[in-house]
Amino acid sequence: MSNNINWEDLFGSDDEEVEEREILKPILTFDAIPGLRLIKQALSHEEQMSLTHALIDHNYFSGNANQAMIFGELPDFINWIEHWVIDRYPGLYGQEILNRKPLFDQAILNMYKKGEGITSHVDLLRFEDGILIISLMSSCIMTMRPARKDATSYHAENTDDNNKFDILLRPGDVLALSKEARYDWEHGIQSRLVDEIDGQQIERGTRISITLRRLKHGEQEMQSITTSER
Ligand SMILES: O=C(O)CCC(=O)C(=O)O
Repeated sequence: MSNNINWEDLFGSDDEEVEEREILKPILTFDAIPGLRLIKQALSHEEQMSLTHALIDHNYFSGNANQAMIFGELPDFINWIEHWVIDRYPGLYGQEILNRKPLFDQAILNMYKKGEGITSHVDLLRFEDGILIISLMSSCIMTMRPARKDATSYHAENTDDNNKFDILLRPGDVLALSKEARYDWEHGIQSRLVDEIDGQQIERGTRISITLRRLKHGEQEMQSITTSER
């Protein structure tokens, strides 16, 4: 029996992992939505796995909980992302956001079972400008729609399909929302089992996302960690 298995072809090599980390990916922008910046495959496989394992090890999604919020100093397994943004991808935000310390002091961890989504919304105004969304484990389409007047927080679904933009988020992608993209556009994920984009059908699986934000000065912090059903 031949023993010519090429393990590096199957699993990749350490060298590839180093290369993967060292190459900076381009920051994609969308003319129609100023402030929306997307880095495809921004996180290496190793980084995605270590985030996913840490979330599972911390039991954030135990019982029926599919959402957890962390306020204040973020745990180390998340905190490195702040330096990663500043050192590697400062182009994600304007200087006024990059200069603040800490960059983020609140995290929302969401777990979506296959086919689940999140209502179209604008993040609450008690959070500063400059949001970062990290996608893990599965793809989904995030739909951006012009904000309704009362769109802060989780209102009824926005079904206005005029002027909507679908953004494909794959595992390892990082999406930054600031300025118009943060205040004048809603973001949401429709519940469906299969997404379709550019003639391509992409089946959903279980997806985890990490959303990082900064609470406005003077806003009351909630308990340091809460878990709930979305
Ligand atoms: O899961 C995502 O990608 C987005 C999450 C989000 O918008 C939220 O939790 O407010």
